[in-house]
Amino acid sequence: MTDTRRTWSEAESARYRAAGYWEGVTFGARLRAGAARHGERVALVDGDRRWTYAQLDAEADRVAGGLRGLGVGRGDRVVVQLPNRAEFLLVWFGLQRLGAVPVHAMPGHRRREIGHLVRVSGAVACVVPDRHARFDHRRLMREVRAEQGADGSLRHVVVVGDPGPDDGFVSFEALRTAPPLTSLPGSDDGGAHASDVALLLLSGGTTGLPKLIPRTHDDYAYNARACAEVCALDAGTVYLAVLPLGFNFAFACPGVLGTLMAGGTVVVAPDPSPQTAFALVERERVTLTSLTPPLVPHWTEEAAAGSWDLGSLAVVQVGGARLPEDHARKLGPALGVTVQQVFGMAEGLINLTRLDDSEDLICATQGRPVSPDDEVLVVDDDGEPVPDGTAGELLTRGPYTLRGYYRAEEHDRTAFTPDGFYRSGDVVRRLPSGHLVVVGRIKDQINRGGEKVAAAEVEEQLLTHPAITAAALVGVPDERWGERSVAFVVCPGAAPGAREIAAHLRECGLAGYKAPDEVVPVADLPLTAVGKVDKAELARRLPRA
Ligand code: OOB
Repeated sequence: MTDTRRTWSEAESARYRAAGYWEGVTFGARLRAGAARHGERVALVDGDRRWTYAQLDAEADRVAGGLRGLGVGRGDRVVVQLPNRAEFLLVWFGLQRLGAVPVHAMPGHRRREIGHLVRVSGAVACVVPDRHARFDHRRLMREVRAEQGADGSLRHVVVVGDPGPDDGFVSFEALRTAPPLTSLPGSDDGGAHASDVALLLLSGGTTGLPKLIPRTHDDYAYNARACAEVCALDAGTVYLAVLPLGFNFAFACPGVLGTLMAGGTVVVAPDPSPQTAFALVERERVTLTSLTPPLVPHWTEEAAAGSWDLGSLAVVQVGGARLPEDHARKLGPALGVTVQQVFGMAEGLINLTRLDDSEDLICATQGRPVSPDDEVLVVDDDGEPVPDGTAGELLTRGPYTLRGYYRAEEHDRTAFTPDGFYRSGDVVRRLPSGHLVVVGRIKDQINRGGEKVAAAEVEEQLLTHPAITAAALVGVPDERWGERSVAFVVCPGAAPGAREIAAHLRECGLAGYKAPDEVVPVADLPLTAVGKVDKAELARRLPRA
């Protein structure tokens, strides 16, 4: 398969370079420069393990050497499915050193998602933990490898921890302790160009199979730097990564990359509980972290109940799904921090409330774009711009927003306007200040507290259950998750319950968080005038909880 990626025009690229957004530096080279500048400063903390910038740089060389020994090189895609441990970053920078391309998988992904990522990206390797959250990822990889077959691209499975007896899986430990390669070609980054794809992110998706989002060194570094500037990061910043590292929000908004580019310290939290996080805040003097909305009430409660010293914490970002205004109003005072709302997307555009915005803007809006060159249109059904204050679909284009998905030309025809605006599927209102309020969504996706579920992907699998002849997955308001998923199923015989359906979807190899929270048998699915399933009508039929 060739890469016919749609990208920015020459003229636009020249403009973004001239404006200083695209600096022409790869992530491999940035790490090298960071080591020269901040050598002895602490870059990364995981439990009692610490890496200075110089050590992280040396570690990237070692991991790169080991991966090179496996034949991984410039442009090769490698699926990274690792939990929040330092190894995620050691692998990530090791790949950057080779000019190879990490594909960000989520820890919860299973056979179907990982298999798809490997196939679409043409990945040559996967990096997984031995076990995580009571799940054996080696077993998953055996299944994925068997499914891909001998003609597939997948050649290696690297395991952090115990690789197991005899699957031919490679131990990460052995790989990073192999003799370091002294002469890598273009030794900072395998000879990669800043305009090359540096990583592939997973889209939240609206279709049957998730899409991959190509992010270049130039655009992704700008994403992180623009956010870092708004958040005023500097070498004194200590960022606590609570959300999965593979999630764009925690990785680059400004997150891990923004912090490292500023010379600060990244601390990884092994779980998102406030107890774990607050202990790390105290110990490491954390200044910044980011959360999804369902975590907010727990953090607020624990801050009030416990006797934690959160004095170092200055800013807490919340994003990924709509944050209820009253939760926003309580969070700041409870933790003694400035709250920042983050409305972002893996596809690009990031909106942040500003640290000096009024409390009303911070609590009741989802921020405004981080770049002066983010173009935002709010349009009606005919694609015509609506006045400020009126709800419409958000379209966007700019220096770090994709122009096309990875190997998805067909999908690109509808996902973008002819002049290159990405159709976000989000319904927003814009205030005269430029701040956006997210009021809804036209894409067929459920946002379960920040975890995105493409209705079509689940419906497709529901139909493989022998008892189900038609199915529709609908998001309904939920106290805890913001939104939960309800599967309406048509079954001529006895309808399976939620547990059986969850088990079936697990069998299909779907990530657990995609299983419907509720299953409602119906006689038939109502249709709209144009013959589509009327999901609004289905949601209305649901008895109010
Ligand atoms: C983030 O990225 P994705 O790609 O998982 O999801 C993007 C979608 C947006 O299109 C929107 O529908 C929803 O998630 N969303 C929000 C939101 N932030 C994201 N909806 C309401 N309020 C918000 N604050 O979710 C993401 C990426 C980078 C930074 C933060 C979040």
